[in-house]
Amino acid sequence: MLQADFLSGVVEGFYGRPWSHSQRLHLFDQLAALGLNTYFYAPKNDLKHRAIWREYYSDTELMLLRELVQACDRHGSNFIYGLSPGLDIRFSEEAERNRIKSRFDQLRKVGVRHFALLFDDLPGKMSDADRAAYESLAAAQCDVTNAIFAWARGQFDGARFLFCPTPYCDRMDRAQLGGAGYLDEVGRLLNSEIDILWTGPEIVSAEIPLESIERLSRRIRRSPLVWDNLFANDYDFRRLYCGPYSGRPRDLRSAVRGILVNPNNEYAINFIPLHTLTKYLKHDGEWNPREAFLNAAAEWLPCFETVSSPLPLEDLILLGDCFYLPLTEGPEAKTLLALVDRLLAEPVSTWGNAREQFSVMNARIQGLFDRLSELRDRELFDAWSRRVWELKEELQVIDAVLAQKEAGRDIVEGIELENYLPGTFRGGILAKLQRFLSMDSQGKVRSRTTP
Ligand code: GDL
Repeated sequence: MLQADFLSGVVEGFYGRPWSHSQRLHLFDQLAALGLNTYFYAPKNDLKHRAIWREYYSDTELMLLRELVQACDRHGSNFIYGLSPGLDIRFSEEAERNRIKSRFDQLRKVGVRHFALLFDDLPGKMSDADRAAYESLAAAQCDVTNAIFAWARGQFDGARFLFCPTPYCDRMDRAQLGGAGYLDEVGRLLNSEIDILWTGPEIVSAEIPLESIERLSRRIRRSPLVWDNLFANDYDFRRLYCGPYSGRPRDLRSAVRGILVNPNNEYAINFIPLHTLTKYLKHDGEWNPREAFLNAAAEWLPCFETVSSPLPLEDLILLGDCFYLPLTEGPEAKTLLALVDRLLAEPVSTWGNAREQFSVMNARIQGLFDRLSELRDRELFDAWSRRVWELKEELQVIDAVLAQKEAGRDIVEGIELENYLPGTFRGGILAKLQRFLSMDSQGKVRSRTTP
């Protein structure tokens, strides 16, 4: 059983285009239907959330926010508003706190009761006046946050208040982001009722071991609230994640104050992430992410209604396997990669039925693209289209190369592809920049040209 005050749901905390009003309203219905209780508003590219945090919302913006808060209220869900003043706040000036309070007060008037201050992804520098006033960045942030927390509690007894530290994962802590001893100081100085957000060992943590959370909890003197970037794709727009919530032991649930996922920018892709998060949170007994993924894919299938032939469940699973999790593909995509690796590396005489297996999978993916183009839900198509387009194009290149190999041509010499005008496909500045350096599976970068 989760604690009654356990926060579960979504943080809209990514870079890039924020979700639309109607997507948010749709999300709130979904969260409520799944039994997830929280939406945390922190889109990096809402200018008034971060870049110009001192400015009030206009009447129109405020009206839309009111609608969002009311929708959450109707569902009995928490709406948390986050502000990220760290780019240029002058911590020691009273006027700056008053600005934060008046920004929050504007939102309080449209029904917001829970707030957050975020200090992630910042230069971490203080003004001369702040350096004279505070011994450290941690002390400055805690001082301001405690003051705003006191104000929020003065407005509403049950106000939940969240704080995102400057180092918000183990790697950043080891690099001493925010200064040596930052987290211990925050543990000491920050009011113990304030929730501290944490993304795990990494910004995008494939795994969050229980021990890492226990170690952190001792230092920050409370259990953290997980801001989970497992499904975030804002750092690489070629990717999408619709694998299962995984890499988190079941006991994590009782070691944290909540789990909020910061998922794909493409709103429509978050079905499996949210459904499997829900299963993880509610599950008793053995937790099997793959099984959860397969069940969620079957539940998602009706959203893939097309104007012609239906999308078979096996193909949706193949699609999900191709766009699975940050550090791993799903089983079918792994098979595809292994086949391509083998066919490109080995002589035609040893291929056996591998070529046939590849052709079957390739044909399924080419067909998948056609089915997706015919989706009735155009938002869902838009979310997939460029990624799956690129996937099918790359497979066509591989298929053409394999055909040349079969015709006895040596691919080491280089093969010209009839279908592509050189410099168009895989052209442009990004592809050109990428060609200067290669990167191996361990993330090591090398120059392609020998000195
Ligand atoms: C981050 C940012 C977040 C971004 C995510 C994934 C936090 C606390 N901050 O570091 O805005 O979406 O990485 O790129 O996670």
